[in-house]
Amino acid sequence: MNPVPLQALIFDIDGTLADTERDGHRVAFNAAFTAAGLDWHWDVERYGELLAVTGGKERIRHFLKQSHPALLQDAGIDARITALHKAKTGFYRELVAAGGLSLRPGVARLITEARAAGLRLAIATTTTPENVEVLLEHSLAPGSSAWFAVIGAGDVVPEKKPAADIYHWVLERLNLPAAACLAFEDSENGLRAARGAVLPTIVTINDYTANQRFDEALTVLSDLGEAAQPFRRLSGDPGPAAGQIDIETLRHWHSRLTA
Ligand code: XBP
Ligand code: MG
Repeated sequence: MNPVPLQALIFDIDGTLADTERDGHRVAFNAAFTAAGLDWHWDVERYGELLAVTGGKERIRHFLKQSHPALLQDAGIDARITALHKAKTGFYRELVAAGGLSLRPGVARLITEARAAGLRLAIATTTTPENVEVLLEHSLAPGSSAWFAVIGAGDVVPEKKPAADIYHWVLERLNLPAAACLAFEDSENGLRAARGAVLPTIVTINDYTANQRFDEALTVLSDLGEAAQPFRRLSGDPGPAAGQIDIETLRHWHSRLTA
């Protein structure tokens, strides 16, 4: 049994709070390429392959290595990647601010329940901080960024996921041990990062991550579920028979963990 009570929930953003990748980040990358006069285009399938590398700037560099390696020799390539990525962030923010992305099933409900239950909330993501803020403000609730005690995002740590750096960074600022928290992730890279910080982790899959390996997850679910739209359990610790993940379920799972 876990001697430490559950005190905080730590959420990934991309793919976990919302399906941001295919219809958000991908579209914004392509818009930035077009605006820069480039004929690069990442279709849905190619983007799925490129997701192996987390972080937008790192993803552009990875793409160049594969498709335009000579460009990586240019003296100004770092500045060019930075400028492209800045433009991409602008397009992404516009898309999200226009209401282009909704939260996944159960996310707003669980966050609201967690606040009511006195649990602390945090974010651990590789995406750029401005992207976190715009998604929370427009897809969760105005002012909801302030609900999160710690927001760890982007370049605040040297190594992005699957490195555990961002989770260590968040735990340090929460001033909590991993055993007092639960993490929520959608991808193998994200799960590796959370487990690297010894966080018990619930995985909710999406189209891009459904076939990845989640052996170290506490449980793997289709989503967090709503009463009218129950989740499916794919593997791991059995939760409620049907319906939705709630705080009682989380406390139950958490209490059974060995520290
Ligand atoms: C998300 C990412 C992000 C986004 C793009 O990974 O890899 O890089 O695709 O964001 P995770 P930026 O959900 O594991 O945190 O372009 O702002 O870097
Ligand atoms: Mg993710």
